[in-house]
Amino acid sequence: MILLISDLHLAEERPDITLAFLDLLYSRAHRIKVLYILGDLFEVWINDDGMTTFQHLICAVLRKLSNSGALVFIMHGNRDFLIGKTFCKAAGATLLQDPTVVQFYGEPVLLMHGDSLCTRDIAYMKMRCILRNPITLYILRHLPLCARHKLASKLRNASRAKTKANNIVDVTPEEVPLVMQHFGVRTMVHGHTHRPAIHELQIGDQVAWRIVLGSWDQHGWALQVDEHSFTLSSFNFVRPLLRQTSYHI
Ligand code: LP5
Repeated sequence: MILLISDLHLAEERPDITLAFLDLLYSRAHRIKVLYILGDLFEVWINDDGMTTFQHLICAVLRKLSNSGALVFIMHGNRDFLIGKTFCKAAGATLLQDPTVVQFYGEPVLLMHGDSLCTRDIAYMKMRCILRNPITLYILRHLPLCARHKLASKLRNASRAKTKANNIVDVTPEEVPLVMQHFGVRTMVHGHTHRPAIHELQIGDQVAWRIVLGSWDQHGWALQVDEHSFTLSSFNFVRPLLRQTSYHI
């Protein structure tokens, strides 16, 4: 089974999401052949040398999956673009470039995080351009840990405080066919916009599909690919069983 997920935004403060993620992996572990994580696995990532105990735990979980024979691929998202080789090596995962074309049962499929398709979000695109510049990346990676924590939380707060129109924070419709034609695909999968759906498009004389993964906030989301279909499903979070008392009479 090929499984694709994105936008889990894993953080210690949301044990419900972590439990749902563990449940997804363990309940399907023996069937998962390839797992693609299309960005924002973590709420924030301030470089591999700043890993918390919680992030080490997630790393160990992925390592367990990859040790069992599954292939694990991770793509950067806008919150965890500082994930590097050290984390990937420890997790037994391969870092995927954004965008990447993969073959699913002979069908070329374009995988992206999705933020680069939101070209009407000018302020974000400018910030993205600054943050992903190799010189900025070098500087960010070499800042003291406390400065990185401060900067990351400033960026998160600034982002939370912004209210943007719906059409600005979604993909630019005209951008989608251009990118798909450029890569010669009729299927694209991405996350980021938090608008899970399977969109059927017409590109020239061809039918095409844009599959959007969901963000794990109220539900978990996963796309399962098999030989004949793409199935996007959502599932409830596992309720942590804090205490169970039984009375035997
Ligand atoms: O994440 P989400 O979905 O809520 O919103 C995104 C865009 N926001 C972001 C910021 C992230 O939420 C937080 C980033 C965490 C940082 C991780 C580590 C960074 C390094 C720290 C130190 C090592 O990506 C949001 C989009 C939205 O998606 C929809 O597409 O709109 O974009 C914004 O809100 C950005 C504002 O519009 C512009 C803010 C200007 C700030 C300028 C800062 C310049 C940075 C220079 C730093 C050297």
